[in-house]
Amino acid sequence: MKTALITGITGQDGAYLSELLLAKGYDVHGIKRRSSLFNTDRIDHLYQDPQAPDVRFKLHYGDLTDSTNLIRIIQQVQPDEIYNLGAMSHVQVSFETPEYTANADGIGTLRLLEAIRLLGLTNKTKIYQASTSELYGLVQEVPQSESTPFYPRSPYAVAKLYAYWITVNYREAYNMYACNGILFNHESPLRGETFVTRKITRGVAQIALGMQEKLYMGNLNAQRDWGHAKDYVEAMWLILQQEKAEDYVIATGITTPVRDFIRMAFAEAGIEVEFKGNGVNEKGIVRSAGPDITAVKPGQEVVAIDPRYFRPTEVDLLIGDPSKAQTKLGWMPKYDLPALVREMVSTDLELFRREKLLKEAGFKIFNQYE
Ligand code: NDP
Ligand code: GDR
Repeated sequence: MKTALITGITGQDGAYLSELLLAKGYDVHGIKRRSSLFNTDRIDHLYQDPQAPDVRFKLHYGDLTDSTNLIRIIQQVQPDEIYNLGAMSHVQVSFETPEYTANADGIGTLRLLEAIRLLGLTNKTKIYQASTSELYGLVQEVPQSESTPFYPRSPYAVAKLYAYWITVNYREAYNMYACNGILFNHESPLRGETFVTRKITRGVAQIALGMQEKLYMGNLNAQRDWGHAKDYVEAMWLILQQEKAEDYVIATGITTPVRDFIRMAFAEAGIEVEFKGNGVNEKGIVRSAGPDITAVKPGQEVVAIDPRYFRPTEVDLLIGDPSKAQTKLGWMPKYDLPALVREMVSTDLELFRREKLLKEAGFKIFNQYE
């Protein structure tokens, strides 16, 4: 039976990948960070009592900024496969924490590769690097494929560029099975709450239930190639099962503006919204602040622009060409965007319905004692 080690196991992809690998019979080890609050919500359902016999899911404390723990854990686990999903993954936050982002996302990858090499595991341990469509940044060509030149547009993307190339370099220099999956945006009900899709589906649910009035957003004209995380972790696994280590673009090939995602999400909750303005100002610059680009449902403005969410440098258009993955890996996504939006909105509606009920019930109970 194979053993896998996942960094970033507490994140969106870490949770789906753990489920997939456990279902395939793997022993799954994960690195989690110490935090003052519990950060294992997404994987709590997979927890196994460490005292039980045949435990197949184990967590280790660690951090990508500390090579000593990475070396110790890899030595102890002797993994057949490492999935490096750990990262400071928020593009906008990377402008606020550029040095930390470089350390965790860039040098963190080097630390893992070097640990494999130092421990003499280059012939045993395969490694998957979570590369990203953010590498393409400023549009050079569309659709973006494995041969499209990179032009990163954020400290996050620049850190991931280092990680991409150091992975290629260790593959070429030491003949390691080290691969990049260049994954385009993928979402799910487990998506972090401040990424645009989840922020929208949470906002839509709260507005539909009368718990919130308005959603404040940034650039609604950005276009993304959105898929479902469940499909994308399948691709990660496939990338490590090939005869030859190679890099792959994983995408749907369809791009959608943020404003259309908003429209679809509201429609899913039974609310039709209409956008006023297209966000292009008199100079033809896409991305404008102010009332130019609000969305209204009859009688209520439900989306407004807050320039705080604009990025110093933006990635305007991403659309991936997944033909290599389709041909060589036989990978095909099962979800399309409408199915993704449906799942995310219905999960958030359920979440906030329960929260509302709790609040109201709590309020009533509290009132009884007044
Ligand atoms: P999340 O932000 O949901 O998860 C990131 C994970 O990394 C969390 O488990 C987090 O821990 C962990 N982490 C953060 N910093 C460190 C650190 N210093 N040391 C160890 N672990 C750390 O990201 P996703 O699951 O969405 O993405 C997984 C990977 O794929 C990331 O590397 C991301 O950059 C990349 N990627 C994601 C895409 C997407 O659309 N989702 C597309 C392309 C690439 P904690 O829970 O404690 O915060
Ligand atoms: P991205 O995802 O930057 O593509 O990185 P995000 O969902 O944060 O932004 C997508 C686009 O939406 C625009 N946008 C907003 N974004 C956020 N977060 N909040 C807003 O209010 C808002 N309004 C508009 C953004 O400007 C952007 O253009 C994600 C991350 O998962 C990375 O780790 C991963 O590498 C890439 O996807 C592929």
